[in-house]
Amino acid sequence: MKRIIFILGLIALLAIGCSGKKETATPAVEGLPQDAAALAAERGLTPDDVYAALSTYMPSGKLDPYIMFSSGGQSGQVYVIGVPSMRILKAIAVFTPESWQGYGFGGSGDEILAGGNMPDGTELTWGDTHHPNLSETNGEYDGQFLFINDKANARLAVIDLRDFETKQIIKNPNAINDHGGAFVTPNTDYVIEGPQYASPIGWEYATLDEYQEKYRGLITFWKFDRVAGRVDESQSFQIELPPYWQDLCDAGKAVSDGWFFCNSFNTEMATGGVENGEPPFEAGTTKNDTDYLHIINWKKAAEVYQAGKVDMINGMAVIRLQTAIDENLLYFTPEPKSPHGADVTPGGEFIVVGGKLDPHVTVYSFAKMMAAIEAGGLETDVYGVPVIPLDKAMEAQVELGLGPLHTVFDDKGYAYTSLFLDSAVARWTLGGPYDDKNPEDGWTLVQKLPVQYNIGHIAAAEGDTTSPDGGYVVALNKWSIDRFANVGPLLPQNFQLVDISQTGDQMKVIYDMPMGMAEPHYVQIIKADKLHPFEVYPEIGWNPETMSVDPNAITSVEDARIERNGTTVEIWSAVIRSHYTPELVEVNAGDHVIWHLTSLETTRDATHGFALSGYNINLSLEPGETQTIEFDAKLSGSFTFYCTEFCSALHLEMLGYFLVKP
Ligand code: RUQ
Ligand code: CUA
Repeated sequence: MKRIIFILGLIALLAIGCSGKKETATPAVEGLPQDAAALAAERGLTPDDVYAALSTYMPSGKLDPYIMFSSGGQSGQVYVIGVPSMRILKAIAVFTPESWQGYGFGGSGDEILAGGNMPDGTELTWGDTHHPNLSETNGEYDGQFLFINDKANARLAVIDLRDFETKQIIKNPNAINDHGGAFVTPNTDYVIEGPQYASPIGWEYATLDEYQEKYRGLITFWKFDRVAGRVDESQSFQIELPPYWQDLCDAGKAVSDGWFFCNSFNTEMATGGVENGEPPFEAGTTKNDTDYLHIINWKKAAEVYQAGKVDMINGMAVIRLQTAIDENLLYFTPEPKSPHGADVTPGGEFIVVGGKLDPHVTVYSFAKMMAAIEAGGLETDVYGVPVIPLDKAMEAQVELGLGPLHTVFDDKGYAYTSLFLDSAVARWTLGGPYDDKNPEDGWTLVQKLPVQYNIGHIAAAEGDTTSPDGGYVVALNKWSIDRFANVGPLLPQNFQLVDISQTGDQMKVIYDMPMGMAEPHYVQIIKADKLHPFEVYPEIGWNPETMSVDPNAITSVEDARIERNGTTVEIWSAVIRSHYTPELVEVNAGDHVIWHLTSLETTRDATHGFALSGYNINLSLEPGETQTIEFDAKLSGSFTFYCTEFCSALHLEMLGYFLVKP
């Protein structure tokens, strides 16, 4: 009975919280049971606060309806977060070794990381992840794979969502940095890696005086093989672009399927050099009132690639700029002013571009652009690329405020744009086919919600699909300033969860989440029930790299053994609570050691570690997993190996000796 009264009280409070009538807070709080009301009063909570708390609180054992995949910025990783609780569920190791996952410390992660090495073998042990993209089927997230770029080194990673582990890293052979990646086409035929700062193809040396003729932009279409779960480099291609700085891209969908859109900046082709009396980069690259939205027919580009109209450069097929022009693959249209973002509406009819120095977003009509291309007679830019005049491509401009960057969509016909300089989320209505869904008229600003502070990206639940959901938007704020306890001069970012369930000007911030692990750029949010990860690996001896049973797996403790062949010692170890078999391993200094370890566990969450002191080796062996380490026993002495996961009451006793005889 007490419980029912409590719930009724909360419902009354919620109703008032929703209507935003704060002045009537007291009666609602009085409706709460004594202790809850007293707590709310003691903490000075408004009805909106209580509403926020109730809508984000996840009782123990209850699961979030959405899962958010966040880029990990300069950490090089990806973070997995529950929505709306904003609880961090996992860091996925991608470009940076992560010891708690045994990634980069002797196991198969080493090989995956090595896939991203520079061509001369130079190891890259960090990344700058920007845009996670979930695999799609018919324009909907399908929960199978996640892709993410490394801006710092122009690399792409593939994460398999069956075990939330990185499976592949590839170094772009012709680009040295990127930004506009990773973005998938609506059936994940291709994963697009857009460029950023131009350099000669293959980052060959050329002076900046040769910028206009030798430096180039380059967009890469990585062919994704869904069955293999890998990018097939041999079926991938690139398109050479003018040395404008292509920035953010998005794939057309539904009516615009087959096309790709990227904003750009620095069509001025500024090369800096304030030392030599030239304008500094930030002035040189913002001189023009407009840059170019790149409009790319990728389906046709794939045909041109199939027809072999390419040059092979560093093993990669490149469609030359002149070929792209001749084959009608590439068009431009002007975009004001210091443009940023290119976001395609759910039905594919419009492309929304922000302008860092323009208070408007510009909305382009795909149909108008196609009509202008059809009509022909277009002028060209200095490289000969046809340019559609702005008035022939534009549908609307919507004045939102200062510093519009990125736009996402919901199920009610609203768009949401991040306003960096205003520190706000702008909600506005889409005209055109969405008009009938909107209570308000098309192309109008409805609400500007202040956020704390300086929002970069914004993301909506299922937001980049052809059918976004309507409950939540996340504001990815670059600064947090005073929102959290002071942790010294390097502050966390602030993810703010925004409730967008009500129409009109009723958006609310309902959660502040510090992200104290580097600076995330973008996130995607998927319905949790679309994800079907393994609870334990499907069979004993599972190799997560090949996603099949490892030929060196063993299935019982009896099969554990040590074999010597000359100076090579090969070990097959069984790992199960709370024991390594064998637990004594003796070798001679200089021996080559090949050590296979199989977890015989089938119990959910029964993970063991394998840390070999002095040799920089650490594995995480999830139930059923097999890993192989290989090394030369260079250091002689008495070493231990032990379990790094508190797996049982006798976890501290789970160890062995590795004796290396001088
Ligand atoms: S963009 S700094 Cu995603 Cu707005 Cu990278
Ligand atoms: Cu196994 Cu601790």
